[in-house]
Amino acid sequence: MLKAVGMPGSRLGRVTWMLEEIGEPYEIVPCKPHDETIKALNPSGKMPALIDGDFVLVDSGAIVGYLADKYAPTILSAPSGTRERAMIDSFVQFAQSELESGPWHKAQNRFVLPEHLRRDVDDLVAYEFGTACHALEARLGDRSYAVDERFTIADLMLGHCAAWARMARLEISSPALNAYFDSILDRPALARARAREAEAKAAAG
Ligand SMILES: N[C@@H](CCC(=O)N[C@@H](CS)C(=O)NCC(=O)O)C(=O)O
Repeated sequence: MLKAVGMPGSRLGRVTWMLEEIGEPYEIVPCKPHDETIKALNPSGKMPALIDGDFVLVDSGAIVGYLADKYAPTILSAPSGTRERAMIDSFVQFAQSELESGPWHKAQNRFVLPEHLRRDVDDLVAYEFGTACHALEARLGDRSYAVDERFTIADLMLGHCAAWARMARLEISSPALNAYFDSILDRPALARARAREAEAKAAAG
């Protein structure tokens, strides 16, 4: 059975959401960053990781892409070499290199980095996140989904960043962008993933 390793409420959510979208059975292995379980899978001690038999994959965007290619290539992604796939990859990379920068820098400076390295980055974070939202709004235009007028892993990755940003109380000022995120975050698969993570967290104590 597929295993999703990581701390509930983290980027693990991209993996559990994806697993719910594809409907494959899976188990959550809860662990904290840098503990022995995750260090055995990822030398950086960062999570999440996916275990698929004897195959271990780290980095949430790659995991989501792998699961799409393996279990739902034409539903949640598109064949490699097509323009649709290139656009999906572009949005997935945008999510990880631009949209998540704001919430990630905020988290790093609130509770991830060693205390002596933490700084007040609120202005930087607001600027980074605002700029990324502005760019995303322009890229989406009046479409309901990032690519192809259907839900793909591009929307999943963008939506996860938005949920994280909202939790971190970063402002999303555009009504159009908020409407896009609301519709993506309304996916039943996400609600199921959150329930599974809450169960796993409670069981781990
Ligand atoms: N590129 C990685 C980043 C993983 C990452 O930074 N995970 C965070 C939790 S969401 C973590 O383990 N942080 C611990 C640290 O940075 O020391 C991914 O997308 O999976």
